[in-house]
Amino acid sequence: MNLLLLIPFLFLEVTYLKAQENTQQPNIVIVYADDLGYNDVSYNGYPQIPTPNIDALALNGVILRNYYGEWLCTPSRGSLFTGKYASRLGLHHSVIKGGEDSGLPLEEITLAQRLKTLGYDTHMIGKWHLGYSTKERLPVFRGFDSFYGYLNGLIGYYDHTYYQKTDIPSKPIYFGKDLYNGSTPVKGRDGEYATHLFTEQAEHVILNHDTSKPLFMYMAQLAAHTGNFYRPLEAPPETVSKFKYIEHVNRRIYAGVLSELDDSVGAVFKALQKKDMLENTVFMFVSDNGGEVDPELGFGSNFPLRGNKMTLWEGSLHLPALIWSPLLNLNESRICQQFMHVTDWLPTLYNLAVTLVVSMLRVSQIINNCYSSSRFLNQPKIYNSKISVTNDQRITMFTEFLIEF
Ligand SMILES: [Ca+2]
Repeated sequence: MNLLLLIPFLFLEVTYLKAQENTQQPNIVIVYADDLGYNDVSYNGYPQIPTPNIDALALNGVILRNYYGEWLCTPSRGSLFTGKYASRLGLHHSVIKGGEDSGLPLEEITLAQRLKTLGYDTHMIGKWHLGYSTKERLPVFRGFDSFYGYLNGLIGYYDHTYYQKTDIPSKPIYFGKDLYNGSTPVKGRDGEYATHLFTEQAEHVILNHDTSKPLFMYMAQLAAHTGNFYRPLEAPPETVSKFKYIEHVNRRIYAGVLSELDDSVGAVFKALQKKDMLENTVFMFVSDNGGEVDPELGFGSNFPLRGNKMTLWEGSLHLPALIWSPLLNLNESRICQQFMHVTDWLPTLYNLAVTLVVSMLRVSQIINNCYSSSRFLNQPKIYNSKISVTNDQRITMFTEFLIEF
């Protein structure tokens, strides 16, 4: 069944929304899925792997139909946090490899830092992938009060390790645990499913939040990215067993990964509800780049869009994205057909946070306009790109953690 057939095909219109004052800054929650393809959410029409929690947010919120990200993880996250094209950050070439002495330029002020200055409590969970060669590059030095997650591009779903082949004869394999609380390695959680760990942490952040202050929570999930190459996708057997009707075993496991991701979204939503924070929350569910469609790796789907992640085709860049918020006061779901890019989040959310009297009209204007970065930021700098890795550039502090276990 194509869910879209059930939805009136309407543009978001400012005039639709009623003005209603809200004297508090809104809580901002971003769930950033990894390598989730356009067709990997069932609200986009393909029912093989149901994503009921994500669909419920989409069908009670605003579906950003023409949302575009970047082609890979690092550039997407750099753009998200700065509102700048990855080419302006020196992050457009590829992803940051293990131990690489590069990252988001420290001169950049991140979205978390900006929200922090506006009085937000800021928490990050999951994947960073914006550099960790010095402590100043870590999330807790880039605007986040807390960080619970991993620093490289992936970890094993159960063993939380990162594995990478290198071109260094003396150290051909870069391997170790990659799970941190702040800058401290997490120990004693081996064998626990990563999506469960991150969900537990999100619940902890929400349920312990001081509601006299607004919350910014950035939850960058491992799903539906692959883990290490020798065990690319993993999900709890009882979850995978729900998808016996899917013939190919790898696609069946992928369904389990997606199902766990969807359950996590539901759990985060429920925690916000339990804490009585929902009414003043703007909740976004967004992918960083398109799906990996190789059956031996990710087995995602970008249909009907062409191409895989790591390409410049639509399948790599045109992504699932939605906004849900009671502040929108929607009586019906809305599909926003306007072009929106990952660089638009920072100015959009900053404008939302800086407006002390938030109204429905204001929120709708923000979404309707999808504020352009160039209208908000100063003339962007151009950074020299440093993506080559040499022995000398192999770093120290966190590399040691990686090989310690
Ligand atoms: Ca990705």
